[in-house]
Parts: sequence; structure tokens; C-alpha cells
Amino acid sequence: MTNMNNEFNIANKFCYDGYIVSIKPIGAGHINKTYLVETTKEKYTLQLINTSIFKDPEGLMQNIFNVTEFLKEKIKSRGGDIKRETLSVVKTKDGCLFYKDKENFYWRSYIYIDDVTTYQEPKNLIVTHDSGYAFGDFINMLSDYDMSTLNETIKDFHNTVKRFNDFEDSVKNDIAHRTSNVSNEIDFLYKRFDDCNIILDSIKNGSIPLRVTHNDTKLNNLLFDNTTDKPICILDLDTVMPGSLLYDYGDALRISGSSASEDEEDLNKVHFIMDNFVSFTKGFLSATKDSINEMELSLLPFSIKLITMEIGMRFLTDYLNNDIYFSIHKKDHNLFRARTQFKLVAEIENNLDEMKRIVERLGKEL
Ligand code: GN1
Ligand code: MG
Repeated sequence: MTNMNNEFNIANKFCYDGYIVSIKPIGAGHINKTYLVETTKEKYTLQLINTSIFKDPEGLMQNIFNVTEFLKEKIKSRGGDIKRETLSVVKTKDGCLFYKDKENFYWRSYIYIDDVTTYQEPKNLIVTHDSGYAFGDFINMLSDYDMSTLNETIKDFHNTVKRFNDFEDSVKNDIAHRTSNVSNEIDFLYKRFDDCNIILDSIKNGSIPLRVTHNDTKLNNLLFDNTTDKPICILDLDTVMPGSLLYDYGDALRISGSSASEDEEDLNKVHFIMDNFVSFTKGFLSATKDSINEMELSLLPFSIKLITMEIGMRFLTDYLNNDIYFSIHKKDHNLFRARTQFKLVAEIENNLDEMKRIVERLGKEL
């Protein structure tokens, strides 16, 4: 623990059961830094909130606390286990939802959920189906949560047009002198500009409702119980905000529909798997069948393409901006990530008509 003195002092500010025995870095997120803290009695997660991205950490923690308390009531009424089926915020010894250190860094802590597995890539069709159900069920559970009380933790998070403008700026500014390496990728996005406003327009004209959504439905944000191999808990509630069901569905299939990891360098290994699409969609629809509307249903296939393009665009923008947003672990990491996304977009486009037919058929079976 010699290098962890700072983390040890921070962890000591939280209201933990027992004495701290170890602290070690864990997690695969691109944004916040995460540690596992073990005490003589319990395990906890300690997280440094990335405040260059989350500008209002206090509003963010208030969201998470309120949402998890709300979820606990729902879980209790279903007879579930509130300690395993949602996050539990651990307050500081002063009763605060976060600890602000001397350098104005914000820290938070949760009870660690043990005996679980996370998947970076879809493991099999059952896991894929169950992931679809879990993300749909999350939206259901929050369907009567008062969205006007939520702080917007990142403005315009899934505003694809705004993301495109940011991308255009990064091309114009070219601060890292990288545009010449990526002219194909830049053209790829310019050709698809017209896609960017389709979901936004439908939200504006009211044909797609705003709902309380997760907004970051990566497969590795789901915890699977080791005994049952069923998803039990959804993590990473930083971006729970009003949004569209389509963002959660599309973003999840960006990962759960892919044959390779998000940063696979060998594009020959990257494919959109139609069987995964079918299984995930069946799971998602079995959870959302009573609330999804016709317009949402018809845009499900397109949403996978749109969100995959949006995230790829964000990776490329960050590459052009000299890698200031997503953590990178090797040279050109953001470029590899962008390329896998664009490969998936191209494959989804080729399959789009068939995907629409499948969703139409599944819709009739609801
Ligand atoms: C970030 O933190 P993590 O890895 O769950 C990002 C998501 C991206 C994702 C791409 C707040 O999520 O929007 O889809 O990376 N989160 C934020 O892997 O920007
Ligand atoms: Mg996240």
C-alpha cells in the first residue's frame, strides 16, 4: 500500500465497516478511476470522479443517490436483494455523498458487489438475450421516476448533430496534425451527416418520448451473478438523464452485437452478428413491450447504426484533439476504436433492411 497513501487517506474519510486492509486499482472504464477497498469486514469501490468531464459532481451524486434509493424501493417490492441489484452509495463520515479533497478532487464510494462477472464482449446468445432484458428492465423500473428532478450531468450527451459539429471543429483545428492519416474516416462521416438528426427530430416533434435512460449501456456496465450467470445489477449511473430508449438499445448492441472488442486492431475480426441482434432485441422487447411505441420500434435497427457512428465519431474527434477525453493505453488507441465502430456501421448498413424486417416480425409477436 506504499504508493496508495493518498487513496488510503481518502478511503478513510468514508463511513466503512471495519479497518481498511488493502486498496487496489480495478475497472475498465474510460472516464473515472476506480479502486477496490477491502476492510476487515466488507469490500467497497472507491472512485475518483473525472470532473473535467462531469462538471457538476455534486449534482451528479445527488442524481445517483436519488435514483438508487428509488430503485431500491422497486427491488424491495419485487422481493429482490437491494444490496446486490443496485449500487449503494457509501456516505462520508460527515454524511456527505462525496468527499472533496484538498486539491478539489471529488471521490465517491459504493458497496462492492461480490461474486459477479463482467463481460467485455458478448459471451453467448443467452447472455446477449439477458443483457437486452436487463437494459430494457432498467428503463421500465425508472418509468415513473420524475425526470424533471434529474441534473443534466453532461449537456447534449447524445446530441448527434452537436457531436458532428465538434467533429468538424476538430478537423478544422487539426491541433495534433493528424487529419492527413484519417481522410477515409473523415469522408465516411461526412457522407452520413444526414443521419445525425433523425432521432433528435423525432424527439422534438414528440413522436419519440423522452424517458429516464442510462445513456451508457456498455455490456461491461452489467454485473452477472456468478452462480446464475444472469445480469443482476447495472453500474455506471453517471449519465442517467432524460433521453431516448433508442440510445440505450443502440449503444448496447454496439458492443453486444460485435464479434470483437471495441478497440480490436484487426478489422477482419470485427463483424456485426445478426444472431446477437435477434437475441438482444428479443430480450429488450420482452422487457419493454408494454411501453415501446411504434416509432421507437421502427427505429430500433437504425439506432444501432446511429449510436455506433456517434461513438466512433467521438473517438475520432478525440484522436484529432490529441486524446484529451477517453483514457488511452497505447498509441493511436482512439483511432483503432473509431475504426472498429465504422466497420460495424458499414456492416449494419448492409443488414439494415433485413434487421427492419426482423423487428417488424418481432413487433407483431408482442
Ligand atoms: C465512456 O466510462 P465508460 O467507459 O463507461 C463514455 C461513453 C462511451 C464509452 C465508449 C461519460 O464510457 O459515452 O460510449 O466510453 N462515457 C462518457 O467506450 O463519456
Ligand atoms: Mg461511463
